[in-house]
Amino acid sequence: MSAIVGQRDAGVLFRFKDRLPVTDATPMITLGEGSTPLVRSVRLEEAVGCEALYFKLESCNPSGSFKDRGMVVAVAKALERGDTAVLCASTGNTSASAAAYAARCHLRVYVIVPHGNIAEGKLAQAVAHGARIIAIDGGFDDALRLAREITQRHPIALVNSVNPHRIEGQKTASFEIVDDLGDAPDILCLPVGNAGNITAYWKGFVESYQREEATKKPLMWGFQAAGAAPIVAGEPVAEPRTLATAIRIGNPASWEGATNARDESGGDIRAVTDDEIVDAYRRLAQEEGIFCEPASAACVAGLLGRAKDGEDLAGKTIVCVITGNGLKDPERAMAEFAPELHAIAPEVSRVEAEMGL
Ligand code: AN7
Repeated sequence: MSAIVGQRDAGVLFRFKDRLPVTDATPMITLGEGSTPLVRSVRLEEAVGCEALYFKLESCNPSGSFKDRGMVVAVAKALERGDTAVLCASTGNTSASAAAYAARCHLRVYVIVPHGNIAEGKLAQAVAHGARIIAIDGGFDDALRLAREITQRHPIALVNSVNPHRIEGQKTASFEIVDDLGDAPDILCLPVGNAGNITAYWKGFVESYQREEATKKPLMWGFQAAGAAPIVAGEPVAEPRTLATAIRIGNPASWEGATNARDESGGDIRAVTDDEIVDAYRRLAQEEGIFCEPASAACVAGLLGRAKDGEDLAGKTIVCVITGNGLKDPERAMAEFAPELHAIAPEVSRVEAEMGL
C-alpha cells in the first residue's frame, strides 16, 4: 500500500473494499484513515496480569478519533447517491470527522451539539472545516432526535452511526487487529456511548471468524461512565453526567447492537466512575506515553478495575481501543495535570533551582 494519501490506493475504502459496500460507482475518497498502530503495553500489562495487553490507537486517525473509519464510508455513499449535504448529532468526535470529510468532498455539513458539553478541540475542528454548528440547550440524545427528524424532512444525509454505512466502515478496525495479531484477541475492551463502535467491532470479529481468518471471537467488554450508564442500568438515563463528555449519552441508538455483542460474545458491559477514568487517563499518559481523551481511558479504567477485583486474566491477550486523542480535550488535561506555572527570570541558576538541580 502506498504511503501517499489521496491516491486511490490508500485508506479504509481501498484496503477493505471487498468487505465494504463499495461498488464501481463509489468514490474512493480518503484522508488516510485506518491502518492504525497496535501498541503493546509496557507497564499496565503487569498490573492487569494478562499474557499481552495492546492499545489500538484509533486516536491516530486523521481527525484524531475512531469515527473516521465509518465516516469515510458514509460520506462516500452520500456522494455516490448524489447528496450535497450531511448532518450529524455529536458529542464532538463525529462532528469533527464529518466536517473533515465533508470539506474534502465539497459537501455542506451541519452538526448539532450539546451546548457547553463538547470538548474544545473537537469544536475547533468542526469550525475550522467550515461546519454549520447548531448548539442546543440539551444533551446528545436530544441532538440525535432532532438530527433524525430533520433528515427525514430535508434531502440531507444523516451520518450518525444509525446510518449502516458507518457501522460497516467501523468494523474494519477488527480486521486490522486480527491481521496484526494473527488471530482475534481473547478480550476486547472499549468505551460505550451511543454503542455504534461495540456493535461494529463485534460485526467485524464475527466476519473474520466466518472467513476463517480468526480461530475465535473475543469477549466484548464495554464500559460506560457511571453517571451515563443506561445499558448497565437497563433503562435510559434522563440526565447523563460524566466528565468524559464524548460518552455523555443516556439513550444509545445502538443499544440492541451493544447487548447482542455482549451476550453473543459472553462479554459484559460495566460502569466506571469518573475518578477511575481520570486515574486511567493519568496512567496511560504517564506510564504508557499514550495521551488519550477521558472517554477512551474508560475502557482501561474498566480493565484495571476488573483485574483489581480479582478477575484471573492469566494467559489472555487483551486489546483496549483508544478511541480519541488527548489533544481533543486540552482543558481536561490542564485541569488534571497542570501545576501552577509562574514565570521566572531567564537565568541558569533560577532554572536549575526550578528543576531541583
Ligand atoms: C472518544 O462523537 O458519540 O459507543 O457524537 O468520541 O460508538 O458512541 C462519540 C463517542 C468513545 C463512544 N470514545 O463510542 C460522537 C460520539 C470516544 C467517542 C465513544 C465516543 P460509541
